[in-house]
Amino acid sequence: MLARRSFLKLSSLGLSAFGFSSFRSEADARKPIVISTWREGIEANKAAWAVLSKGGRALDAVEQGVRVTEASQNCCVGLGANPDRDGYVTLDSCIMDEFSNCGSVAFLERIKHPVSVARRVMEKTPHVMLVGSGAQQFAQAEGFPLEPQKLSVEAQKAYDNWLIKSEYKPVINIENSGNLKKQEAFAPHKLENGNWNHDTIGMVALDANGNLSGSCTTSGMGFKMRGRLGDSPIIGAGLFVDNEIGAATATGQGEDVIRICGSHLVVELMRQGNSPEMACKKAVERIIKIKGPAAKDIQVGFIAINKKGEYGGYCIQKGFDFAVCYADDKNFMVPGKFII
Ligand code: SD4
Repeated sequence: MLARRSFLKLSSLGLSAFGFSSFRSEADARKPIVISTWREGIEANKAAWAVLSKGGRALDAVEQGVRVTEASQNCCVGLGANPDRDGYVTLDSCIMDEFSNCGSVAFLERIKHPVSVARRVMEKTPHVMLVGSGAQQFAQAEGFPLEPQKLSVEAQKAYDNWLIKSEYKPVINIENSGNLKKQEAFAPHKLENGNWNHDTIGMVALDANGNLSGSCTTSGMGFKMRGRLGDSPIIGAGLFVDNEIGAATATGQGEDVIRICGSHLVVELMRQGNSPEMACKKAVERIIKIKGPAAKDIQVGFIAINKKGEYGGYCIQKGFDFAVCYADDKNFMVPGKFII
């Protein structure tokens, strides 16, 4: 039995008499923490970590984090990304905080930082979603400049390439087909033909105060039908946060994420006692059950964290990875486990 004097000594150090063999629990060791989809997540996590490591709010972290990806011309997210089939880049984004406040913009054109406009919708309007020209008008009224309507060099090339066949066959995110370029470490995913193969970053974070937030931002499926929206700007589909339980975000074929209210489902599965990884797996299994054999033609990946700072991810098929950061020197890729 622990002597009373030793117990008092441990207590005075703020340490539990029962936990003295490891002074910090695993869960504590992972708070704060930020995770985000795909290799672009590494750079995005750095910006988020700059906020979290100073004791900042998860909401600020997830906004600052994905802004890095939105601003990158060398990426598949933001104004540098692939256009719709009519040649226009249209952006979708949402954000959600620890109080279940949320904001979203969709079908937004010529604005560099949709996630920040989504945050303004959340904080400055009584609404959750603004779309199209109304969202753009609101953004301008809030001081966001209207950027030139011009495709990036990369996107123009990809669009010209697509126009040759103009085949409307929206398939995204399947990266195990062997046609992926040899990657430099943490370089964005690119196909041999130069096209981006995905177009989204989703990020969820737990801050030092134990509060959760998330963001998701995308140019959507490349060469999509004009006006098409995926899951990414839809609260409950592309992103969901419940500060009592956890947070989740999605990437991949948005239509199939929407069908199961994917991110909300992942959080509810965590509420039922599943780990983040198991919750993501069960959500993926539900999509596979609905799709049947056609599941092999699509990709969907979920990532999630819970209130303790445990994290996980799962996807339909090989090729999805996500970035995890919980210390200055701990920002690394985790391959998503897959089912097919
Ligand atoms: C969409 N979920 O628009 C997005 C696409 C995506 O990586 O995640 N691409 O359906």
